[in-house]
Amino acid sequence: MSTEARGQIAYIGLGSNLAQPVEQIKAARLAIASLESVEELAFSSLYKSPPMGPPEQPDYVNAVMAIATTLPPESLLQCLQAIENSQGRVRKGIRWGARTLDLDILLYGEMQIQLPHLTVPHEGIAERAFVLYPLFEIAPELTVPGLGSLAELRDKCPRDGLERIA
Ligand code: ROI
Repeated sequence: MSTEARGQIAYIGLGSNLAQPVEQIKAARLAIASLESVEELAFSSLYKSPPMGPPEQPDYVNAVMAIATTLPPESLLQCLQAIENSQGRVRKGIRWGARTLDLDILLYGEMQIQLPHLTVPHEGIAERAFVLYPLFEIAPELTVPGLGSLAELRDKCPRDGLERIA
C-alpha cells in the first residue's frame, strides 16, 4: 500500500483452537498483511489461554495485530470473514464452541460502531485477558473508545491462565 494513503489504524484479534492453532494464526497473519489496502504495523507475541465458554474444548492460541487500512470497517470485516472461511471455519455448532480461526475487529481508529453484525470496540473486550494483554503488548498507550485507558482495563482483568508462548 502506498504511504500517502495509510488510512486508519485498526486492531485485529486472532484466535484458534483447532487444526494446529499456531499455524492457523501464522497463516491468517500473512493473509491479512497480503490484503490490498492493508499494511501490517505490529504483531503481538502468541498467547495460550484456556477457553472462555464451554470448557470441553482445546486451549486457544491468541494474538493481536495492528494494521493501517483504507478499507472501511464493513469491507475489512468481509475480508476477515473470507480469510476465516478459506481456513476452514465452519459456522455452525454450539455458541462459543471450538473454531479453526476467529478474526475480530477489536478497534477501528476512534470509531464506535453498533451494527447488527459488527460492534466496535469489540463487545467483551474489557473481560477478555486474551485480547487485553496482547493488545497492551503492542499498544500500551491506547485508549479504548467508551471504555478508557487500555492499561487500566488490563490491570483490572485477571490473566485467567493466559500465558505468552515462545
Ligand atoms: N476463549 C479463548 N481463550 N480465546 C479465544 O479466542 C476465544 N474465542 C471465542 C470464545 C469461544 C468466546 N472463547 C475464547 O470466540
